[in-house]
Amino acid sequence: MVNRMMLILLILSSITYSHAQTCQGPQASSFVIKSDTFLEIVNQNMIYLQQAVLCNPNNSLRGLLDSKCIWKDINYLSGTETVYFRVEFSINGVLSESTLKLAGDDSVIIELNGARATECDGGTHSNLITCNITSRLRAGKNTAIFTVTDYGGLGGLVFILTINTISS
Ligand SMILES: [Ca+2]
Repeated sequence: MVNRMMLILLILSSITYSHAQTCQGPQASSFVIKSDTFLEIVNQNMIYLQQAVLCNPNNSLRGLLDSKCIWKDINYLSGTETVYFRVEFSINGVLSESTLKLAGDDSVIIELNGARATECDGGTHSNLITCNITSRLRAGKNTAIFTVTDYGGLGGLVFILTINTISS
């Protein structure tokens, strides 16, 4: 009985080993950051305030992209309000291309590593923007700040950031 158990364990460990061997080192890889992953809300001085929450179910941004719309709360507000969303991520390997798709209710400005990415301006609740941000990113730590201004009614942000790398 003990011998049989050991044999099973031996087979299992050799399967795991060969699996690890075959999965090793693809030349190119890609990862995606969406608006509903790792997003935090900060104030104007970049001090952490709270985690983002999902948008009001009536927001027209919902369903615009294959990602979830986020905001600071799900309530309606009548006035103008600006919300700052921050996401930090690390790039390992050599960056080959990065694109950002975004839309905002009502307007979005994006800063990448402290510089305004004007090529990504113009995203609204009815206008989805796709921009190439390859030159604004770097190996190692990166920071993206989305400044979203809501001019009344619902507010929200939705985006998909795709980062392609090749192994160095
Ligand atoms: Ca609005």
